Amino acid sequence: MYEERKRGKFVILLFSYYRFAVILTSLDSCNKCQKNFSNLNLQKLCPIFFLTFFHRQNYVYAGQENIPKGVAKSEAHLYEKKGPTWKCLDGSTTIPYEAINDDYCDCVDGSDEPGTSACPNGKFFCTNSGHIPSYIPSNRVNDGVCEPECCDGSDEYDGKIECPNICEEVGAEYRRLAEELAKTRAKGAQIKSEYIKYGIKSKQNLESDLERLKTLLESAKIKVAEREAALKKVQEKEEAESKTKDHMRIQKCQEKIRTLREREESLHEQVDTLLSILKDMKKDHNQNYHDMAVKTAIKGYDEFVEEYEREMEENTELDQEDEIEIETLDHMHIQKCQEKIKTLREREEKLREQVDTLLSILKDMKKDHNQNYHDMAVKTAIKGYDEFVEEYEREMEENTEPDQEDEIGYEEVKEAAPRAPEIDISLPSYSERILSAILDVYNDILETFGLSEYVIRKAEQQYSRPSAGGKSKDLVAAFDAYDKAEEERKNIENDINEINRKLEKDYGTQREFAKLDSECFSHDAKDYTYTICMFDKATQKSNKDHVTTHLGYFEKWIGAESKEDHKYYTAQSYTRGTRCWNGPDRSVKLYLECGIENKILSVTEPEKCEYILKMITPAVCPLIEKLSHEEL
Ligand code: MAN
Repeated sequence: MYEERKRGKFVILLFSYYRFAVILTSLDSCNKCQKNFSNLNLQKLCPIFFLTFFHRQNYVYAGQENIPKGVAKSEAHLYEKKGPTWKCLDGSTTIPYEAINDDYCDCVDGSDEPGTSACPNGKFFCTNSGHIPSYIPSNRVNDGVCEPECCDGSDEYDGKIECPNICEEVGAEYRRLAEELAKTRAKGAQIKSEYIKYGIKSKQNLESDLERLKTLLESAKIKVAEREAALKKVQEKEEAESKTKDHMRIQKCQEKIRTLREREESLHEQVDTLLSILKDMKKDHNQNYHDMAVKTAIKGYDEFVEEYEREMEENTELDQEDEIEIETLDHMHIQKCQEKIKTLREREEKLREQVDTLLSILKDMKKDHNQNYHDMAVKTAIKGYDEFVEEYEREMEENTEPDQEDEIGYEEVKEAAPRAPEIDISLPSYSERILSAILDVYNDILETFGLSEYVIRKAEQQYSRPSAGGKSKDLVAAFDAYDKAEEERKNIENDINEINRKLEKDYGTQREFAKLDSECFSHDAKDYTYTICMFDKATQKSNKDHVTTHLGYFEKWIGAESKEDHKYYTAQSYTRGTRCWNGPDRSVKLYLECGIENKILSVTEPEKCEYILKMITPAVCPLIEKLSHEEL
């Protein structure tokens, strides 16, 4: 029995050493806690935390008669003497009543030694009169250390050391700090109420804005549909007009081709007439006369025929591909028709040249032949020439206004377009006709198609009729009106999306954080200035070179796993910051404590590129009702 007690004492001694180490660690934590919350005045409450570690409000003051040492009055009935024996509170063992507080641990639950350090798991009650009563582990009793939880010094009663009763002072300081904290919380709660009001009001505003915008969106959609229909109408109208114009162009072109073909025919006939005059003369003239003019004419005729026959062959090839299919109206057909006119014009010109050549052969022969020979074939040829010229000049006069019927309704373009100079085609000299023919081709193209890019652009600039892309004023206006309506619709839709995004944001159970959305707070931490823009992003700016590093975008609330836990809205994470060299993306954890202002208190980087920001804000202060509820 004696041996067992000795072993028990040794265990208790070991446990005392352990407890002493725990106290030192606790004091160290307290220092850290003070540093972190230096602006809050909460640090002063740290000793109180330890003082009230075993605080139970229901206990009454100890020290009355018949109550064993270390037992609260509220538990006195458990130690009431009802006979010679007493049962451990866990019911495990029955011991003699005198064995209570006999400095030997008998009960497994340590309940037999509330006033000594004999049991490792007993509890000792400090009355702490003037402050708050508390329990300490009974193995700290008489261990030579004044327990801060026992401000009345009752834990050291064996006289080895003197522990003064400081409960009055400690109690007074505790009450002062508690009052200060209560004030902070009350003020914080008041500000938080304003935040809540703001959050609710802003939500109502957003919701009514949303309703208004939804109505506007409906009207905007109708407007877009109307303008789209109007645009389509203008497009269709212009398309029809353009088709009609194309029709006219093609018809004009066909007419032109027909005219040119007729002219070609008649020129062929003229050439043939002149050729037959010369041919007959060559065949029938009197070769004995040796008239030089006649010989020159025959030589010229021979050369001409050689060249003429060669050309005729080429033209036959051309004629084979002469037929133009103009059933459908498209740009290719118009272009093809245009090319045909050009070719026919060139051929006409060629034929005119040929007529001129033959005429000049005959003209020279007429002028220079020897009239004394009276060669009948020559005389017939000259007669034929004279009749031809008479007819030819009459025809040329008739053809002085050949292209007037070319008007096909492109007045505007034509007016703006540079025009070919007018010439007097009543003078059918050879060079004048060449020039006239060239100008005819030019005018044909301009008037028939009005297609020269330069001409069109010039006309656009001067008359501002078609806009870029060749659209008419009406079409441009219709497009503009449609674009405008569409832009309005998109803007409204963007506004709606923005509002929905804001409404979906988690601003706390009562939207108390709405007020802080996008508000930025900075903290100078010697090397860097840290800035957090709530619900947005966090940055780190070097105080040396002012380079700003992105620390992350707002991700989510992380105060607790579940939203039901009131701590949920006390911490936020900001992630996806600039990648750390050889490390992770930078990120921030923001911890929020109750305070009467919004302020970052500290920034630390416990792991490389992982930042911890501690901040006070009224948004997390408990509301008054909650406070009084908690205090009850
Ligand atoms: C910068 C800062 C520091 C960070 C290092 C990592 O200097 O962002 O906070 O620890 O980069 O290389």
